[in-house]
Amino acid sequence: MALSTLYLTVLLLSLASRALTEVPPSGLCSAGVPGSPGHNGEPGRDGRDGKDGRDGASGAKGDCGEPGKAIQGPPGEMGPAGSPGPKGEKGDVGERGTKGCGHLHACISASLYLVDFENSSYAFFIFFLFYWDAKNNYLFTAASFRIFRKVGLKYYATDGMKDTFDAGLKFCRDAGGDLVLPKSETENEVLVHMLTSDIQVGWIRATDRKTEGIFLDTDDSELTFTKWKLGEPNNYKGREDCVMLSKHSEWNDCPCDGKSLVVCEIMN
Ligand SMILES: [Ca+2]
Ligand SMILES: [Ca+2]
Repeated sequence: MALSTLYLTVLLLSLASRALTEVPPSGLCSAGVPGSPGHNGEPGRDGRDGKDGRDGASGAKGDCGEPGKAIQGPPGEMGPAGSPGPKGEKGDVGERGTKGCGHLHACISASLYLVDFENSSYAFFIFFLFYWDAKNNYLFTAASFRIFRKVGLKYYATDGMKDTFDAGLKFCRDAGGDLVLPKSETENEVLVHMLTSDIQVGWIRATDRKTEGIFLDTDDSELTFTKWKLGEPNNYKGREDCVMLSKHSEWNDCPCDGKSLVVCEIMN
């Protein structure tokens, strides 16, 4: 056993010695002492661009901004005209105007009065006073009619015209007065005496056009005096809304489109 072990030890030592003394193959150098480090080379070329990055996550919602200031823009162009609106209600009757120098003979009378004046400018001034007086003096107005009668503080006046109720109303108002309306027995009798054999009925300023059977003045005021004929007013055939005075001093409701004497009352 000792021999075997010894033999094996010798063998191993022999192999180890051989390995350490074995010559490298031809062409190969044995490792020398390391040299000093070389110099740095030139920088290399830029590398390729990287891939686009992915979109980032949404940021937090910002605070509300300051309220904006309104600035009025320039006016727009005018639009097309609209369609006409509905017709309005009829307006109230206006104030009655003062009478002008419409009746010729009133103005002519004033002119003749001035013929003898030598100073024309003075005459013109006087004429102006006459004209102004004619517009404001009810006597002058009454005197411009062919027939006029004084009744208390007013005049009843007529040119003998025969016409409808509405035409008579307009005529008297245009002349500066109104259609006559007796307010006493005396006034009623004066009016009767202005009727003639040719025209035996005359209009009275009263009508029931607004409420059948209720006769009122044309300004809707109540009548303070009436003198109805027995059985009148009867609204005969349903078409009698205006009042006439007959030669017998009595009143009767009659159709407004009939024709009667137009007598005006002129008040101061
Ligand atoms: Ca009637
Ligand atoms: Ca009648």
